[in-house]
This record gives sequence, structure tokens and C-alpha cells, in this order.
Amino acid sequence: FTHVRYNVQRLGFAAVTTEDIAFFNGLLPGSVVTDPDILEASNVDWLRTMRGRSQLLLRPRTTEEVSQILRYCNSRNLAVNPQGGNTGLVGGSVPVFDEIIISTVQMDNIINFNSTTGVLTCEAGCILENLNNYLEEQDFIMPLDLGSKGSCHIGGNVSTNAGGLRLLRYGSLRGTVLGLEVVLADGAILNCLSSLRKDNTGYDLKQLFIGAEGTLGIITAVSILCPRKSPAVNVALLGCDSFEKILDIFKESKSMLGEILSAFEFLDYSCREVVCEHLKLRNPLQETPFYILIETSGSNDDHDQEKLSHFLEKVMTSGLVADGTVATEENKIKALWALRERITEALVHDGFVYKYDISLPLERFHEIVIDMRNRLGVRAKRVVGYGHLGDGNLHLNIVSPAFDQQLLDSIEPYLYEWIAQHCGSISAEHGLGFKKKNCIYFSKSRAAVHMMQQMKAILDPKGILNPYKTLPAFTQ
Ligand code: FAD
Ligand code: 2HG
Ligand code: ZN
Repeated sequence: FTHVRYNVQRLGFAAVTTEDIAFFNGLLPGSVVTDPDILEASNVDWLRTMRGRSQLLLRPRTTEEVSQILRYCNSRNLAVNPQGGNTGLVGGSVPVFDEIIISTVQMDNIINFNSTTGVLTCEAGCILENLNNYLEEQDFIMPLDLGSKGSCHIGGNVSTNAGGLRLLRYGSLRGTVLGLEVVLADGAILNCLSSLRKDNTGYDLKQLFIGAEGTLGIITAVSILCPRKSPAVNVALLGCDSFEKILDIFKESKSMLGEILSAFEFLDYSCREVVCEHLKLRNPLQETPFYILIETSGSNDDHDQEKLSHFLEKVMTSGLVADGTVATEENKIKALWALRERITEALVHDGFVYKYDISLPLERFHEIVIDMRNRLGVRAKRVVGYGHLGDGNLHLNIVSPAFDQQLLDSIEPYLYEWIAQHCGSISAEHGLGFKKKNCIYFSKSRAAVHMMQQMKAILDPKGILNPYKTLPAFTQ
């Protein structure tokens, strides 16, 4: 367990007293946790790189309860940490000091699903995979899919504006989320739980809370537009011997697969090594420097198969692809997806992981991986590149046997400067949380950050909501 160095001072919030605990026990009987053994899981992040020391975990069941909790905390000046499935990768989901953890785990009811419009309305604590399973029974799916689907909550997904494996096809949550219910810092309930596709009456307030990482309010319910489940799904895993060829394949796939293309994911040979070594997954292809996973989803099997085989024929005969395999059967599809989806899980078995989640112009997408390998040499156990190539989102992960400050100093700020120079983003989809908040200036102007700080001050004047996260401390 390696602590991130906490270069931060506790702000002047009140500390939880026995009177506070008595108040919460009265408000939420049976949903107040003070047992340190149970608290441990909520104090430590998924990567096990951060540990808070909260002594109080609240598990409200209703929006009204969340409202009462925040009204009380605001009046007492008690800091809080909203938490969903605690799968966040930037240290946003766990307390830094003794913030009260407010978990959505008991808010997991589906409120309504309209099978004509495809709009699902549910509480924030619903687990993404459960929602997807529920929808699949009715021939629909969630518009997003992440490797963490078995644990993450829809409220956490919206709060991080999670991207994931389906964004290429269905777009970001900024488009698919139609409405939100949010409890503000003072306990006021903001009901923007609309199910409308179109609504241009004034500012679109829900957008403020999408990607706000729990710093502006607690999301208690979500309404989201869900696509139909495609009856025909095919997955191809292709091996390539140069990155330039991958870009050509991408272009070709956009043109030849068009509307049925539903994922274009990338992994390099180091990722393949790590999943095979630690998770014992089998690589069905010959060794190549790069692999891509292409998924098609459509409504007509024959039509899709025909399109896909034309596409594959073209990329194979033109020498863009060195080796490939196609899956149409569900278990084989799952096995191919596992090679891509389980990289994050495999990497935690490999050592200490330095994680970077970058948006870059596609031409530069892989250059930084090579650059880092050369720069770090044998000091890094592994430098891997993978990600949502179709969305210009690279996951650059570097592994060392244990946390190594000197290695970190060789990576940062060099990497962030490189990203800024090439007009990329230092956080494409994971957010800033605790770990990356001070890096915001590599991707946003001072004026933009200042405006964010002003918005935070209006919505949460005492700063009780997820302090120490997302925004750097205010400086004149
Ligand atoms: P948490 O981790 O509990 O919280 C995340 C942030 O949201 C915190 O700042 C928290 O305070 C805040 N928050 C949580 N719930 C609420 C709420 N109801 N109201 C207000 N604030 C709230 N991310 C991607 O974008 N794409 C991926 O492909 C992807 N794959 C992943 C694969 C694995 C194996 C893992 C471990 C993580 C992956 N992630 C990915 C990161 C993570 O799963 C997402 O960020 C996810 O959306 C977090 O949801 P959660 O419920 O776990 O939120
Ligand atoms: C993915 O796409 C996730 O697999 C996780 O966003 C990426 O662990 C990572 O860096
Ligand atoms: Zn990702």
C-alpha cells in the first residue's frame, strides 16, 4: 500500500462529535456506520493508493435523507465525500482527512423505464451492470459500458462523466443524460429530472453536475436515454505491425462499417503480455506490436456480416492487418473483450501503476508511449499504451515494482507539458479527483479555472462538498 503524498492541509471544518452521530442515528436508523472494519473499504480507493480516515459512513435510502444530511452538515460545517461504487481512478471517491462518507449504495431503485422512448429513470446508486441487465431483458442497453460495470454506480458515472467502451457509438453522458435530481450543499433539492430530448428553457443546469466529481452537489437520481440492444454483434481482434497502419484501418472502418461500428479499441503488445501473464488470458493471434478490437452492432445479421467481411478482406489483402480473428458467438465475444477490458485489473498485479488518461490528436496517439519507453528505460518495469482510439483517448500506464519518486519526477511534469504542447487533455475521462487537480492548468486557462472556482463558491459557499478535489485551491 503506497500513500500518495498528501501535500495538503486539513481545512477548518468541524470534527464529527458524538452528538452528530446521535443526530444521524436518529435520522437514518440502521444506515450509520462507525465500525472501523467496515469503514476501511470506503476509506481506501480501488487502486489502493489513497487512504482517508473518515470515522463515519452514511448510507441514506432516499433523496429526502440526503437533503437532511447535507442541511445538517452545512450548518455544522462538516465536510462530506460523496461515494458511489468507489471505482474512481483519481482519488476522488475517498476522503482525504475525516470527511463524512455519503454512499449511494442503498439508493438502487429503478424508478421508471419507458420502452417507447428508451428513457430510464433510476436512483443514483444503481450498479451499471444491473441496469444493463435489466434493460437487456427488454431489448435495450445502457449507452455506456466500463470495465468497472459490476461495481460502479450510475451516479458515480454521471459525476465523473465516464466515457468507456461505447462512447464512440452512443456519445458522452453529456448527450445521453436527460435529467438529474441533485441535492445541493445546503440540502436544497434541485429537481431537473426531465425525460425530454429537447428543452431549451434557460441554462442547462444538469450539465454542471455531470463531471463535477461530487464538488457541486450529490446526484440522487438520473434519467438517461438508452439505445436498443442490437440483435447482431460481431467482434474482430486484429494484429498490426505499425501504428500508422492502425490509423489507416480506423479510417477504413469509419467508411466501410459506418453506422454499425460500435467500438474501436487499441492495445499494444505490453498490454497483451500483462493480461496473459497475470490473468492467464489466451491470445488467439500471433505476436504483433499492436492489436485493435473492433465491434459492430446492428439490426441485421446478414447485412452486418457482409459489411464486416468486405472490410476485413480489404484490410487483410492490403497488408494493413497481420493477423485477425472474428467472434459472433457470445462467449467468444466476451473472451476477446476481456483482453482489452481487463488490462487495468491485470496491471495492479504487476506493481505500482502510474496512470495517465490522455486525449490527443490521433496522429500523436502512440508517439508518447514510445517516447516514455525511451525516456524511462529499465527504470520502468513496463510502459503500456491502450485505450479508446476511436475517441482519441489514450491510457498510458507505467509500472514500477514499488512507488519510486525519482521515476515519477521523470514522468511529471514532462508528460503534462508534452500533452499541453500538443493540445491534448491531461484527463480525458477519469476526472481530476485528488490526484490531478493541480494539473488542471495544463488543460485549462487561468480564467476558466477561476470561473469554475466562482461557480463552486456560489453552489457550495462553505466548501463542504468533496473538499481537496477537482479544483486547485483558490489563489488571487
Ligand atoms: P466513485 O468512484 O465512488 O466516485 C467517483 C467520483 O464521483 C468521486 O469524486 C465521488 O465523490 C463522485 N460521486 C460518486 N457518486 C456521486 C453522486 N451520487 N453524486 C455526486 N458525486 C458522486 N472510467 C471511464 O471513464 N471509462 C472507463 O472505461 C473506465 N474503466 C474502468 C475500469 C476499471 C477496472 C476501473 C477500476 C475503473 C474504470 N473507470 C473508467 C473509472 C471509474 O469506474 C469511473 O470513473 C466510474 O464512473 C466511477 O463510478 P463510481 O460509482 O465507482 O464512483
Ligand atoms: C479503460 O479504458 C479504463 O480500461 C481504465 O478507462 C484505464 O486503468 C486505466 O488507466
Ligand atoms: Zn478508458
